[in-house]
Amino acid sequence: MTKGAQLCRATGTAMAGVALGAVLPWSGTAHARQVTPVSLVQQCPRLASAAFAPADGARPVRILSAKVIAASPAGTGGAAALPAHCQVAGVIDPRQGKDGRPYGIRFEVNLPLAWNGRFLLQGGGGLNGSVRPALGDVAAGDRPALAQGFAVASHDSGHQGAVFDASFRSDQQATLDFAQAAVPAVAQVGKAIAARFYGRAPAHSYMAGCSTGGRETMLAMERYPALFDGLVIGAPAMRTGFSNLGTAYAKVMFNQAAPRDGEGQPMPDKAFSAADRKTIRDGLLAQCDALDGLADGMVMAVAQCRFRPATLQCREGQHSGCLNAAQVDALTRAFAGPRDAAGHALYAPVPFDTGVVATDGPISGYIVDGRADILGPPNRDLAIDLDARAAAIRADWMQALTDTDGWTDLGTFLGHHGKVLFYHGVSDPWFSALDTLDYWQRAGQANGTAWGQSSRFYMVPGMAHCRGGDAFDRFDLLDAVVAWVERDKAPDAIVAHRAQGGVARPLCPWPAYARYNGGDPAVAASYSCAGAPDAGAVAPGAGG
Ligand SMILES: [Ca+2]
Repeated sequence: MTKGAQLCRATGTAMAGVALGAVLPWSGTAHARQVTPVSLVQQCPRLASAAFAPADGARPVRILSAKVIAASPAGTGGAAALPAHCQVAGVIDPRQGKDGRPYGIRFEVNLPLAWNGRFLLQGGGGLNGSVRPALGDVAAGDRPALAQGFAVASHDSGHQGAVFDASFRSDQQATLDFAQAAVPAVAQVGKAIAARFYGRAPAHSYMAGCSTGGRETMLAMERYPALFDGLVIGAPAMRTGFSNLGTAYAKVMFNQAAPRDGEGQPMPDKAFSAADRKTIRDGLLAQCDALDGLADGMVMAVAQCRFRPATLQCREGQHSGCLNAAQVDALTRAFAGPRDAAGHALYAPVPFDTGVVATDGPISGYIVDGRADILGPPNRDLAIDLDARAAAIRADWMQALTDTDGWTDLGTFLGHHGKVLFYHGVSDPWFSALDTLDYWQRAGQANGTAWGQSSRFYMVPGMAHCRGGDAFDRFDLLDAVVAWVERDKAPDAIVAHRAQGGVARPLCPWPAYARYNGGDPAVAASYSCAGAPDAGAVAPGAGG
């Protein structure tokens, strides 16, 4: 990526490191290879005054700015090196909302001068509300998509506000934009801007996101199946009503087992002491750690781990290194998930994993530590009316339109050879990896063999929500889906690293897991994917 020294002289701008060699797949001459990037630099500011006439029924687009951003070296704090690119900012359908506030879908499109011919839409997070830098860094390994040569778009999904500010729901169009409409709008505008800038349409289009971004990527697959060729879906916020019900239920179970204060109220921070958490982790590891061939504190054999809290209950006369009956009951119920009065599951079970006892992340593991966090003060409820809560969720049509857990007919997406990779941290304290797996399995039942030829699911042991935790949480699924789409290379093991670098291990497509074969445990080659698909592979049960 260092062939562009002449560009610096040609433009007078500081663009060391611009790659020219791969920029012009549509040009047939060496001459064009040398002059066209300069014209891209000149073309960039012209986009600011370009008109993107909406198609019939489409919403108007206003370009706010278009400017060349010089290449930047890798920075402190893990910021990746970025290539010179044209950065376009704009807004789709700017308007005043019913509440008097300005609305519209604000977006950013970064167009590298050395383009690889691909377009990527970056998913958002939380309730969105801001335009995050369009880098394409979700599941893209050590180099964000922009650094790999993708044109990348991001957006605020139609409103401005803090990440969990839901006040935009007072505005109908903003609510529709968050629920679904922003995704196709930004995808189409982003592709059009790329086509205008480069002089040809993207050869392939991708989308990748985690959490709310994972949900947005799911809805692209389900509702706009022609928009993208390849998708990467991480820990999707695919039914937040019921996942929030699941976490609320778990907190009530833990509160029931917690000591009470002088007023009879539960003390959530004392439900499980540090010693209790160690007992749970040690017990889990005793039962499941070595199933993958290596007792290293990582449970890779997720499907084979059938941890039962009851095995940790104190025997008569035992007072340490064990749990009391109320704690065991709370764990068993909480991890099995809530059920309605008729016995139907309202949310998936939650897998036991090393991170469920974590207290060092931005939010605690699934076994809450009772502190206030981004979701608010600790829950002190001792009861929960599951049937009433479930009925309220089902009656919320805004929620229904936003949710992506239901639709499984993917015939059009699969029919144009679309490919999709899922991943989910096994220690995710917000959304159960088993709930996402359940969708993936239902989609398999609905779509038959085409699903197996077009999708993979990767469990990430130890990983919290989207990243973090004691985990190999750095991996490049974007590269894997590109190889599948463009070279028909089906993904298998994906080498993952720890955030600190160095140590590596494969992630294996479900239901396979990384089994240790011998040799240096820090090297991915010491493992192979075992437990390949067979009729006996089932989702792991949680609790007793
Ligand atoms: Ca292990």
